[in-house]
Parts: sequence; C-alpha cells; structure tokens
Amino acid sequence: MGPHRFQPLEFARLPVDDMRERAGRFLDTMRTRRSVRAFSSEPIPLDVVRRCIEAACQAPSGAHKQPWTFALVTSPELKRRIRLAAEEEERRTYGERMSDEWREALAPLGTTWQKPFLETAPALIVMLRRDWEILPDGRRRKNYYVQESCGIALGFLIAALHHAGLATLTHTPSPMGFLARILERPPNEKAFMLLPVGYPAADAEVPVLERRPLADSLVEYAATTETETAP
Ligand code: IYR
Repeated sequence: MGPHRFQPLEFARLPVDDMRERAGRFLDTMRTRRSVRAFSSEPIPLDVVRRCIEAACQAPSGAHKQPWTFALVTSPELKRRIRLAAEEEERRTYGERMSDEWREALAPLGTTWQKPFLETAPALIVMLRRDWEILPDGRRRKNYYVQESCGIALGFLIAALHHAGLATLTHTPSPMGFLARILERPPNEKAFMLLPVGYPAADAEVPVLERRPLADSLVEYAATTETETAP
C-alpha cells in the first residue's frame, strides 16, 4: 500500500476561556454518567444510537485499521437468546469460576448471575474486536493494538451515549463466545463488550460511589519555567 495523501489540518483554535468552559462542561457531563443495570423497556430513538456508534468509529486505531464491528440488536428474539446464554455462563461464573477474592470485590455492587436487563433494554450493542481481517483472497491480515483501539472506541461510545441522554452498562458476561455464535459473526470477530442501551427504569438505583480525588489519579512533572497559560 502506498503512502496516504496528506492535506492541511483543519483545527479549530479556541479562545482559552472557551477551552476552560468546555473542559468544565464536559467534566460535569461525565460526572453524571453512571453504569445502569435497571432499564425501562420504552423505545429509544435508534438514529441517536447509530450516531453514537458513528462517534465511536471516529476513535484512533492502530495503523488506522478500525478493528471493530458494532452489532446493534433490537430483535426481542435475539435479545432473549443472548440473555439466556449470558445467564447460563454467569450462573457458572458466579457459582464456580470466580475466585473468593473476585467475589468479595464484586459483593458491594450486589450483582448476580441474573441479567434481565438484556431483555428489558430496548437495544443491545455488541462490540466485537477484529484481530485480523479476511482478505478477498481468503488470506488473513493482522490488525495491531486491537485491545487498545477497541478500548478507546468503547470509551467514545459510552461518552457519546451518555452525552446524548441514554443510559448504558459495560457488561462482560464471561466467557463471551456465545455472542459471536448467536449473531453468526465471521471467524475474525470476537465479542469485546456487551452494552444494553436505553432509558433507566423509573425506580433504577445506583450505588453511592465516590470518585478518587484527582490528586490520587494524576501525577505532574512540571517544567521549571512557566509554560502554562495564566487562568
Ligand atoms: N461479568 C459479571 C461479573 C462482574 C464483574 C465485574 I469486575 C464487575 O465490575 C461487574 C460484574 C457480571 O456482569 O455480572
């Protein structure tokens, strides 16, 4: 493959006050995002969901290979099959496969093997990772940094859904092999994350959680001369 064609970057340079306001507003938006496990069955505008998926697809990816597929599932029959298969795996995970340490770490959340939200939520997004592509001649072409690329795109998706007024949950039934099987995906696609999407149930509750103070998550290595724009 030859080099890409290059063109001048279009970059909107903002006044610093606007930058501060936007950063603050985005932070406020993200502060209100919660993982939701009780969904209303009320329909949602699917065009909004598709736009959020398109926003996720704007993520950077290793060698620009875009190594993902998003399956948008609204069929009640498929949702039911996914729920039953997820619950079968989760029943064994919670019953036999989890270590005591893992069970203890999860206990405060009160989650169980039961996943009714997989049927109640009006939509499920199954994000699949593509570790390789199938070339037209049948050979395999490897993708790079697939985990990182999918993680970034997933982050974009969660932020986009929340920003658009939809609730979601990053659900990882384990193992997840049943998803690619039920959805009859090609052999190069493996489930990466399962996200129910919808409005929260009217009586949805979430645990009272605190985010660590920034100082526990950020270490700074400052320049000795002032490089920061004054507030
Ligand atoms: N996949 C299981 C268990 C689970 C694990 C972690 I780590 C969580 O933060 C939450 C749940 C489930 O979805 O119930």
